[in-house]
Amino acid sequence: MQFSRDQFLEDGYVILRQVIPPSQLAELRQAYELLVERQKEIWARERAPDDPPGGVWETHAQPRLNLGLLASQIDAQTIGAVEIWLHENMQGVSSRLLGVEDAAVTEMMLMCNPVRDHETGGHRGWHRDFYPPHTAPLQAYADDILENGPRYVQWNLPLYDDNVLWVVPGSHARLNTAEENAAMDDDARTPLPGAVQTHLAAGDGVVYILPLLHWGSRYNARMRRTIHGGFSEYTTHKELPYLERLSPASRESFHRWNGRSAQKFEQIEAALRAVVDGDGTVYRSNLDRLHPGRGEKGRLLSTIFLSKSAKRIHHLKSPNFDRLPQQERLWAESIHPMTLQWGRPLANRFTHKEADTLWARFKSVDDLLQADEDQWAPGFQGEETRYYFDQVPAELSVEAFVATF
Ligand SMILES: O=C(O)CCC(=O)C(=O)O
Ligand SMILES: [Fe+2]
Repeated sequence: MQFSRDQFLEDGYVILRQVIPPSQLAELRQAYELLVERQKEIWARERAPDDPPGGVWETHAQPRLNLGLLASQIDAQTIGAVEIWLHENMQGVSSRLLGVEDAAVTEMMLMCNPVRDHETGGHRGWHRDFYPPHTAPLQAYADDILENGPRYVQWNLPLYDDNVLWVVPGSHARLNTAEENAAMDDDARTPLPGAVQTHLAAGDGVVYILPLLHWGSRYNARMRRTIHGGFSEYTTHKELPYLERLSPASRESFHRWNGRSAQKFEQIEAALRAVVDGDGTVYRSNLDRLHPGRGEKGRLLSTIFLSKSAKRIHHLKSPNFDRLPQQERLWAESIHPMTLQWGRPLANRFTHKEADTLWARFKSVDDLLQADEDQWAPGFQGEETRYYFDQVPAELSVEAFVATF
């Protein structure tokens, strides 16, 4: 695969031709179609009382398979659906784009067309795949990407010709422009200024850096089977009942990634423990072990992520947990390694007293991330809150944080 990593870092996306070797396309379509059939049976069985007979398959604008949830359906006939993720053109290319030795698969999915046209022009308008109050302000992501490159890359790899996805080149590393905000406020379901439609033939791929501004422009009944998911150094342990069906090299990769997942978990705990202990030097060196080679902007983004961890650990330890808003409870429980969130397994590593100290220390970071008034910006996945969507306050730095210990 030929591409320029520099161009990818500048544009925030790259289009690659014939990622799926043409000789393998027919077989891969068959493997995924079998999984679609099996998923359709599950959706029909699990439909809600008011749903049509097919359940999600008939109601959803973008019915989506998740191979993690379908692991028990992966057999000799469908193992190819997993193997493609390990192909040099996908896994090897992802490692090169990330600038790491061995990128791991995060989630393996398939996006399908709806059974009938969704005339709204896509179930959602232009967006960036995250919500700053849940993770970090956009500027913190952009700064880290510009300084160190992306932590995660996402793929669309269509099995049939697909021109649904639009992107705004360069938007992964900057805030929305005033023009973009006005356009999204006006109608988030029309092309933004400077936007580019991707034109992918079956087997071509597009790889993009979140938080790129993007748009699934139309969800209509035209055949769509597009492999979707990503790669990162940060991933969860995967249960792989189909392990012995994989090629030895692929099996080895999943073993390695599961091992690394456990290691990252330990490193996150160690970073948080250094904060409990009030040791800024150990905190910094633990961050460096967590993401070797990343600079000060990287350490700051991780510190923001860890402030969310600290808050959620504090929540999970609270006797009033059940009375917290549902959103807070869901966030506290959820596991999202890319933003250093490990839910209950991580909270269980700390005593109540340690969790209190941890949150007391990180609260200064959390306070700085909030304004006196509600904040909001178009293109994100959620409501307004006090947390900044865009800016990182100038007073917030790793140095200032460790100085409060
Ligand atoms: O349909 C697509 O290609 C984009 C989907 C998307 O952006 C999303 O589901 O978040
Ligand atoms: Fe998206």
